[in-house]
Amino acid sequence: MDKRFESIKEEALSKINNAKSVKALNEVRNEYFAKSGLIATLMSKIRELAPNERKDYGQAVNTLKVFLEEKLGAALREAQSNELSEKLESEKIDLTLPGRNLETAPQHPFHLVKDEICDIFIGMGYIIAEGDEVEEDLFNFTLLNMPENHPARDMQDTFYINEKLLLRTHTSPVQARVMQKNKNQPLKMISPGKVFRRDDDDNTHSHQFGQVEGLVIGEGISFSHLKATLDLFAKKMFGPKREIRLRSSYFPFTEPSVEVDVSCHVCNGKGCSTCKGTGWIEILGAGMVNPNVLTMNGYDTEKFTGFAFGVGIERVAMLRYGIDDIRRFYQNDIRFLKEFPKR
Ligand code: FA5
Repeated sequence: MDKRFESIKEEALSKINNAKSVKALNEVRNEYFAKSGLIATLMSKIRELAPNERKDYGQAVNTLKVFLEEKLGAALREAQSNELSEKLESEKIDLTLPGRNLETAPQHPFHLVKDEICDIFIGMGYIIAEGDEVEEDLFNFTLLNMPENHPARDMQDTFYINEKLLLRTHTSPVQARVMQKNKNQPLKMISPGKVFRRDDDDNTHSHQFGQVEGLVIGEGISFSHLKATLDLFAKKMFGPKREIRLRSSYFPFTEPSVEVDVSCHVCNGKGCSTCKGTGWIEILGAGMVNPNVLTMNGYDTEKFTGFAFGVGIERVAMLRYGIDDIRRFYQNDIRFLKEFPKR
């Protein structure tokens, strides 16, 4: 290296060695290699020299330039690699750490009991049919022997969408739909789902609740089949100790009709606010399918008879789990919901 630049070189090397970061090295590079940096200044001095000195001077500046570029480049590469290693080290993830547990929600008692009711009937050979929550007036009422202006429609006064469509008031329209699809074929089906009524909410009544509809049609089906089925269902659901009673009732789509009550779980039949002093809680309506309904929906009444039932899901869940108020099903109180088993 030309002696003229020895001190510049020494000073530059010491600056490079002392600069420990990429940022500090870039500052050194600017000092020497920027447009108005030291190397450019040395180069510009060439004009002031005599022509015969220029070549030698130019080569010397160039040698200094190449030397410093190499030193700076190497120092920068090393500093970049060190900084990257430090960053990776500080952001290191331990893949062997155990994960955080996600809390799973308990099952809602409505679904627990709906599934349990379905399982009992599936075990007896029933198939599941689906129905829509928005239903035609024709299927909800007319084809179930409740023509327009029939007084029984008032008992289920409900939410209409227009003159022909409504939120179904019970799961019974699925009976008519399934019969129409299977005309004159034996049937054994259940259909769970939500229903809606303009009922005033109290301990045992809600404006929206669940039902499981059941329908059996075949040759020689009698009331004793219905009674035995309901008896078996109640025993499987509530155990042999809880008392059951059949009460004669009226539904336009069944004849004869019954309602089934289970002894109140809160007062054990003595009478309390949950059972409104009667000692009993009604869980389902049932009966032999009215021949008019069979005929309207494509069945030969000379050959076929049938029975049907509609179970209230929340009422069964209340008895099953000792729930005193149906409103708990939709109030979303986490303390209540946590009482039930997880999936
Ligand atoms: C019916 O809905 C008939 N479709 C049942 C039926 C089906 C009868 C097939 C014959 C043949 P009912 O309105 O009684 O019937 O209701 C049936 C069950 O739903 C009741 O026993 C009760 O468990 C439940 N339920 C009725 N109204 C309410 C209400 N507002 N809130 C909660 N549960 C109710």
